[in-house]
Amino acid sequence: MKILITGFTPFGGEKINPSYEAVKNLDNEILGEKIVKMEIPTVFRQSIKVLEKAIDNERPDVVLCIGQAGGRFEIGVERIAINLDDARIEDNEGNQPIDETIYTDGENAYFANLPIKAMVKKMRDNNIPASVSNTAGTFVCNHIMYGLLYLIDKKYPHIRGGFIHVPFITEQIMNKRNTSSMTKDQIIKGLTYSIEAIIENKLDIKMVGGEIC
Ligand code: PCA
Repeated sequence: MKILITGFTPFGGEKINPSYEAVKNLDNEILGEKIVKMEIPTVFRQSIKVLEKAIDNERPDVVLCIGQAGGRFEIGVERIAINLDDARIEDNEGNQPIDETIYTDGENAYFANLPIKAMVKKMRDNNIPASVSNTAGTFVCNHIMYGLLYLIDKKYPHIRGGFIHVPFITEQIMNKRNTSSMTKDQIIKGLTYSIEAIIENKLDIKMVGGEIC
């Protein structure tokens, strides 16, 4: 099995992006399966193009995209991506789409087709704070997750794919009061456990993991 795992370039004034900091330090093999790592630009449209090209070149069985969710205190395995860009800030090339449809011929939303509860359980069982997240926002992370699941729906039906949001790495919060973070090592461990759960579970497990608003 080949697993393509992506992280984003830094954005919003940050010097690093914890997603790629962790991704580039993952082992090249997990449970005997090959791990291919890449960095994706935090840019609307371009990010999906780069990902599609990588999928065509690498022909992975699983695609897992990772992004920064600054301020979150735990690792969030995203359940759903919506067909909408609504950017609060500009991306790294100055684009700021407001309430724009990503693909006019796409569904309103797509669910991740990964064992999201099993991924959360494996992280929590190993003392990494994690939960299912029911929104990936409306910026480039939702955009890439939607783009990935759209491509799976239209072009690569055999691929399993999804998205994980990770908190700031501790060095990013030195001047941010009362802001949560994790060490790089914890994030690397969390991603490794998630990948193990993907390899171990073709189908998801049934486990409490919903939200009450
Ligand atoms: N996080 C942003 C985009 C890139 C990233 O790492 C987001 O959550 O949309």
